[in-house]
Amino acid sequence: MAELLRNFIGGEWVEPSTGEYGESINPARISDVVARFPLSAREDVDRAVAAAKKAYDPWRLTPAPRRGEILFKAAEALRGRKDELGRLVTREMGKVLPEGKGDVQEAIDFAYYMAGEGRRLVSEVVPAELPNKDARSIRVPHGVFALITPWNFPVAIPVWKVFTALICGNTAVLKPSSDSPLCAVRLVEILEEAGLPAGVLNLVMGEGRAVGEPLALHPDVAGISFTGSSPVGEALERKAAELHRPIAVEMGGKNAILIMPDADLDLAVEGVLWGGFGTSGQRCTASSRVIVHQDVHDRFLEMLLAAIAPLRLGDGLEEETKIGPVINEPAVKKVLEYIRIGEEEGAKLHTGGMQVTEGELEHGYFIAPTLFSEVEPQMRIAREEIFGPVVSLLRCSSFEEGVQIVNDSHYGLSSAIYTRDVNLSARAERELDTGLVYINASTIGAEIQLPFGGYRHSGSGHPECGGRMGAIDFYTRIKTVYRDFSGRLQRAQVDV
Ligand code: UN1
Repeated sequence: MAELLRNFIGGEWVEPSTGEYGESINPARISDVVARFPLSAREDVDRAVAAAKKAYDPWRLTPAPRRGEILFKAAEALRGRKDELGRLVTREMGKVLPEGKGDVQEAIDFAYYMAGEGRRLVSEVVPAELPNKDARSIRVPHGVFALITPWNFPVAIPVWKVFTALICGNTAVLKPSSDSPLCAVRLVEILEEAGLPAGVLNLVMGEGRAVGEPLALHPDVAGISFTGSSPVGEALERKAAELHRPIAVEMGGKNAILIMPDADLDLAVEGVLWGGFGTSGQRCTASSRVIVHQDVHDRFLEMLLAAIAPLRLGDGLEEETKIGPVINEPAVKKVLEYIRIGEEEGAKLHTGGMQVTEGELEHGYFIAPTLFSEVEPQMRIAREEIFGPVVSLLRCSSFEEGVQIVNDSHYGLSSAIYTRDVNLSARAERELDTGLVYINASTIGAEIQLPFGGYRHSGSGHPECGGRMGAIDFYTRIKTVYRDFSGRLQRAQVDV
């Protein structure tokens, strides 16, 4: 039975002003309508932003450790409900169950991490140059945040954004993807039950144009955090610039794994399968390019094909399934179109290359894991984000050439190298020009306690997640405070 969802505004679950609803569909079984969600409009956005604005002062004045206690309770609830939520992730967006649970685990890890941040939010105290004076920088919140999240990590990414915004003392309006609204509703319910005051977090569901854009550009919004496609993210960045409004965008990737002749090839095969076909290739960190040194190219190709053959497509809730569906019909079309382009460009298709509709698979959006070889760096399939289970093999004849191919990309999120040469690993770490670099591991699987973000068109340079340079910097503003307790005029730089 499809659950009927409501928006959450000022602590109340309310119907959308439009009275209209859309459907969230299980991509493995399209007759399974997971939820009916509000197709909201500007009016709902206005109410949600007003509620968040009203809640801002009391929330910013609540001591951060107290804010952290509420977030800690929510972390506990997420942990207690991991299995249930993991299954929901799989049902609503299709990734296989171990990954559905992994999505929730990432949310749990981050929720605890940010709850603890309530007792840190570290800033600086430095000596003043004049006597009887102190000099500090402190962190202050911005106000109301617009948080726009994707479907591919439907619990983890909302948690990244919501928990960071809130621990810093901001209030927020969350606009989740229309492909995963129920996951967002569960998260908001958990925060409500944890005791979050009314209005601190509001939820408005609906389409990007009707809800996401008016929300991001609302006059009372102080900052925007967006994860999703590059065209939408970049359009928002331009509009935010006109409004002089801080914006963090996390967008596409064309991530590459570089395989050197001395690599442990079995390990590299596992890394390519995990990074290329995990989540059906629908991660912004997915390994869509694999650049193999010519000395091991043919052997690697053979090993990889043998490893792809047994991968079973199916409903992610079934234990034997290794690869789930892609998210929806437009995704099927887009991925198939890229496969067609790849063939037209002259790449060699070894396996996959089609939608699979046999038996039960007829009822979902399944694309066979697809492998191209003889892909050239200039081909579109080597340059554009496909966001599906398609891996392109390219050749290189040296480390330098391999690195050059990895870096020659519009995007710059994640890269990896497989080598057993410790010196080469150090050079790779220095030369790979991406926000995330993995040595002897795939391009996916970032941990939450360090910054997560990409270079070039992958992101705006404001990373998500933890670490000293992580998302806290974006969700707070710095205020520099000088306090002179000398009781007389002291002139900096003059009275030295
Ligand atoms: C994303 O694909 O949008 O590093 C996020 C990873 C995950 C997060 C991916 N922890 O693959």
